[in-house]
Amino acid sequence: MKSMLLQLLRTDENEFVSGERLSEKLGCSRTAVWKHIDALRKEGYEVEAATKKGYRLAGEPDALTKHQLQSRLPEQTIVQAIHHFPSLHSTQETAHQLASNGAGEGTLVLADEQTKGKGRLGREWHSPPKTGIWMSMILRPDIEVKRAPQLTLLTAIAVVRGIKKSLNLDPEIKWPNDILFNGKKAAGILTEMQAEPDHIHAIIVGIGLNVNQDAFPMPLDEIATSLKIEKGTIVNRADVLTAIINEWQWLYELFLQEGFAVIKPLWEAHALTMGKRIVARTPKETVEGIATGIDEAGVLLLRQDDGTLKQIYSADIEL
Ligand code: BT5
Repeated sequence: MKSMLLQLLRTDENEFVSGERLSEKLGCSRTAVWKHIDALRKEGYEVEAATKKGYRLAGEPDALTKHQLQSRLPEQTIVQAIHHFPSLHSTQETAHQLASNGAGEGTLVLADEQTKGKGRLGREWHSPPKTGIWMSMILRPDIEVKRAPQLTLLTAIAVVRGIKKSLNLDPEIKWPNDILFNGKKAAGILTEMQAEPDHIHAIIVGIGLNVNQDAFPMPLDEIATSLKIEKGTIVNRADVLTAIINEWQWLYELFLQEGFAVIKPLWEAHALTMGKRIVARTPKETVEGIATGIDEAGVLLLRQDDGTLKQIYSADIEL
């Protein structure tokens, strides 16, 4: 109901919408409309009311609530269910629990704050309250287990393109899971699986995107940035997230229909690492060479100094 009300108020360039129209469209009494408006105001929406004119949406809070998102997403969307929490240990953890309990593809978990946000290999992900997009999406693609890492690359494209569309900023992708502005990290992606050796039950794709931070605690201050720092203005999280999800949707559909080969050039268009000399650290070894590209599977190809081509499946990359 709140989501529909927001959609109606946003139409016509946020002009006044009569109480009568709202009650007709929502199928409820004008008193009920007033109550819903009042509830929105309590959440921080600025709704002006004028006799004979009706209601006008004059301002919206920076919130990632269910109705804030639902009211922005198109009718046909990959998002089938939204779970929003003020605070969680980790959206990944909650999404894993939901997936184990049967939550379907397109289940989105969001938190305003994470107290145990995680990166790869048990690292921490700094997730302070209401400044970022901390989210996990449950996917259930019918693909081979070994193709799961391709979803990290696909998600990176969606994040970069969503940022470009909503803010006209141009971040770059550092293989495999970092989104950077001038070498500083604005977002990281974490792809985890619930699978048997030959069958994927669920893939949980986590995105941590710094949005409105002005600064970062040490030692992140040297390596992290936010959209606000890059853009120079406060950024509406719901706008950015909607843009990312819309990009994700068509990329994911294309991926399921055509495979990774059609996604690869889109990834390459935003990739920072290609053609550069890099150091790749894996838990087992450190290798150095020129990153020549990714193969059809999304694996990074590294030309070592002795001319041999090395395949890197997962690593930390230093430029
Ligand atoms: C990642 O790991 O970059 C994946 C991060 C995924 C976080 C999301 S938030 C929603 C979902 N729920 C979770 O619990 N996690 C996911 P990795 O490549 O391992 O990078 C981790 C490293 O990035 C840390 O060791 C820090 O150096 C750095 N880092 C931590 N917090 C950061 C932040 N907010 N911004 C930039 N860098 C950060």
